[in-house]
Amino acid sequence: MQPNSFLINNNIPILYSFRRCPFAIRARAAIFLSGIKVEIREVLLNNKPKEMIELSPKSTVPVLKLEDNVIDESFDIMLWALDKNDDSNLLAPYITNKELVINLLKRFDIDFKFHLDKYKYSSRYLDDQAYLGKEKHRYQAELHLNYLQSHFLENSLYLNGSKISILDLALFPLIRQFRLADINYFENNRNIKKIRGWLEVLTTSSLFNDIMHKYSVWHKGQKTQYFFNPKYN
Ligand SMILES: N[C@@H](CCC(=O)N[C@@H](CS)C(=O)NCC(=O)O)C(=O)O
Repeated sequence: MQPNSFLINNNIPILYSFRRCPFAIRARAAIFLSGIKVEIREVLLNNKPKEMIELSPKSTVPVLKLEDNVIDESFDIMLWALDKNDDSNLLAPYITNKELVINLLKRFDIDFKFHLDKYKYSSRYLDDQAYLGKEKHRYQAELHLNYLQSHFLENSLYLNGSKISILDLALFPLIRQFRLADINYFENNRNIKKIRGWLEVLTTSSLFNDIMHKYSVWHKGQKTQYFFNPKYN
């Protein structure tokens, strides 16, 4: 299978990405595993290129520019890539139980992220009327981790059983952020032992290494940088 064979005019897709962004990480993971080759444009969130904003005025990363379309939601980029090629059957839980996957995604992208931001970047919210304090937001975020652990990781290595799936790839970057907010707290937290083990497996994998490669920040006219999986290209 040649993953880029879907191209009509051989215009390689362009991915606007930010290395540390959890949403960009999940998109890169799916693109990498699909084997699709893209041009990667690393952006700075405080100085986004106008080319990206023109494509997607909401101006969040990741943004994927295709020959005839623009996809600017990370999970949609994952679905797009895996729909083209899914050798590892990563879509399995989405195919068998789409509702579960979507609900879990919403839980983490919306609710967990809401509390995560207030925990991780607490100083930004001190003047916010609804701000509960760092510990309370951490506690609220942790409730979601407890849920994930007891419903999905009790007896299995990955969220959908013994094999990695789109669920793991979509969620782990957000939980990695929770860890980074206070590594000591996370690593010494006995209540989320299985989450810790699961995150460690993912963040010490060769896949993680491949998708966290550092690219120089894109500016118009610079030499094109590509993001691809050598196994396919
Ligand atoms: N729902 C979007 C969320 C993407 C998102 O919020 N990305 C952040 C970076 S992690 C962003 O670009 N924020 C805009 C900014 O900081 O200006 C997705 O899943 O793609």
